[in-house]
Amino acid sequence: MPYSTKQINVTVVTVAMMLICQLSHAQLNLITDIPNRHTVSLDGKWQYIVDPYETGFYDYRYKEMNENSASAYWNSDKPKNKSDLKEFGYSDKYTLKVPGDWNSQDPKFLYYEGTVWYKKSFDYQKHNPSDRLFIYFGAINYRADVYLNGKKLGMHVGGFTPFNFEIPDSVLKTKDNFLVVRVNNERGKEEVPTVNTDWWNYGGITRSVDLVEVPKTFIQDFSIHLKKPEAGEVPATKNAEVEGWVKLNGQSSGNVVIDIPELKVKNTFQVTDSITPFSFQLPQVKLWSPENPKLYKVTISNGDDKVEDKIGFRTIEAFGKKVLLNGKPIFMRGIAMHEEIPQQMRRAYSKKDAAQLFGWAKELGCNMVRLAHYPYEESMTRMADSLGFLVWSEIPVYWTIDFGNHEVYEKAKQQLTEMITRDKNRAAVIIWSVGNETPVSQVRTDFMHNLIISAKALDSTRMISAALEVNYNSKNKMDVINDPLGQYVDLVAFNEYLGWYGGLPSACRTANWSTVYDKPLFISETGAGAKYGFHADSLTRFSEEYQAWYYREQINMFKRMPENWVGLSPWVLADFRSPKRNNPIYQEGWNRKGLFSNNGNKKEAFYILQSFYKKIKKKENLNK
Ligand code: GCB
Repeated sequence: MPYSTKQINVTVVTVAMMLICQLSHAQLNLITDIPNRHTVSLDGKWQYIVDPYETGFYDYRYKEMNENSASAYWNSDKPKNKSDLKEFGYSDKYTLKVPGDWNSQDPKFLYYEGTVWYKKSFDYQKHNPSDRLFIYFGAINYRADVYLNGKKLGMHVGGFTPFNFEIPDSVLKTKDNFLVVRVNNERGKEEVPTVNTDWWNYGGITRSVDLVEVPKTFIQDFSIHLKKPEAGEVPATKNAEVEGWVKLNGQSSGNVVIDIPELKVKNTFQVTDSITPFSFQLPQVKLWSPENPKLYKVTISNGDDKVEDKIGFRTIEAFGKKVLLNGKPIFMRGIAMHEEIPQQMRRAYSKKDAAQLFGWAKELGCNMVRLAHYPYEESMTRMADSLGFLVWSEIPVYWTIDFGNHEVYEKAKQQLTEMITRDKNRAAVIIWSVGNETPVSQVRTDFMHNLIISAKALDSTRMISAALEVNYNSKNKMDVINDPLGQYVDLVAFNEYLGWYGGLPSACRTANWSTVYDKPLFISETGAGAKYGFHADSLTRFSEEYQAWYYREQINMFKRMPENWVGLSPWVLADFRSPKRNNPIYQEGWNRKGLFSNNGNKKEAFYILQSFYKKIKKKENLNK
């Protein structure tokens, strides 16, 4: 059949996208699917040295020390003989738990921003002498310099995404390896995020550390998903089209075999290059959704390597005024959160922590979470897959990043790439967000637009969004979302605080929201602060009554939302630490907009949102 011009264009674009995608992935050496691989954990107690003056890194003229310098903190801390002078040392007197932020582990670290050296000794015997060994860090906030037995393995910046380095055979020892990581969490104008955020700057090796042993040629990464739907299409559950690719690291040869035992599907593809694209059909499939978060075991093998994952199959798209999950419109009953366990004033990092946060969201009646404002630990997105929560995942391009600076752009893009690389196989993740409340200007829009182009090139199957700002008080009582960034996103999302930052909650009675873009509209934030247990009349700021009133007025206002309104993720699940919140009576370093208090108690407003969500769900069930 002859191609129409439209078909040719589509083909050209698709091939170009695939090429860009292959290139972008080729640049990154991140190993994915870590929780399902054979790994040896380096978690536990690490010894540390606090080094605010960077004595372990620079010499007394403040020049970076050379690799062999005996005073460098990455080299042995043992004096050679009794006359040898050593002015540093690692000791069990000073230990920190990994994973974990340092701020919550010792009062002296509460406000600390600077360098801490972490040290761990380990023995390692490879299972197979020809195997390769990598060290994988779930995340370190913010900059990490990693040394093994005095040799630098590499450096990474970005506090919320994973990275790994290969350990050369020439460096690895079977006994008593001396692993040192210099961690620095100083804020910087040219960093992502920048100096100003409304959250705590938790430092440290905040996520797990693993050794990953793999064959000489191994499956580094893979992507598997239902084919992107034609506009508005309901995916077939019989003969559904699956596509993706497998990326090998090493000498690529042989075949890639993809096996989905439950569906009795097994396909073999010949490897032609380091990236092997594939497509095949599933004779039948139960689609993943919040109501039925069905996951299938998928194994992928090549030569001596085999990886396994649990995959949900679903489609997602912004289509006209709606968001379609599996071809049907959905309404997102969301909640925004921080990656924090407030009762312990610390970063969340474990499955148990994820279970607490999702447990709270479930009680509230949510089907969606906004993981603000940075990528969370992998157990969050994996648990969202198995519990059936839709996920908004974001990079910390927050407020006033240095938008005109190319290096800053590269840092943002790297974090975006690492986020998407790690989580692209999670059915739960439906939105990649490129940032939050960035001030309108041409350089800002270009910066964000380029991030969107990068995100689309890495993953064309999901929606891209960003939380935009609004201006209230428009004269005609119509608050219009017209940020020029709106033209590039799939989902127009905005943060709205009418009745907290703008006037009183009664201002909601006359407000009407709309957007100049013919796209689905989402409220990515709305909220008010209240100190749990503080009761007063509803006009009194920080009382539970004020917050409850705010939610009541907001919910009444929602009745007048336009038909392209597809959901909300109010701010915020629980009170969280912020150095910017200094009211000595009500805040004391806490942002109090939580529906749960810092001790995990429900505030009055919790029940108001919960009952709103119940009503929406009931109505949806009636309409089924
Ligand atoms: C916002 C920000 C969020 C803040 C919140 C607040 O718009 O996106 O990070 O914490 O407002 O509480 O003011």
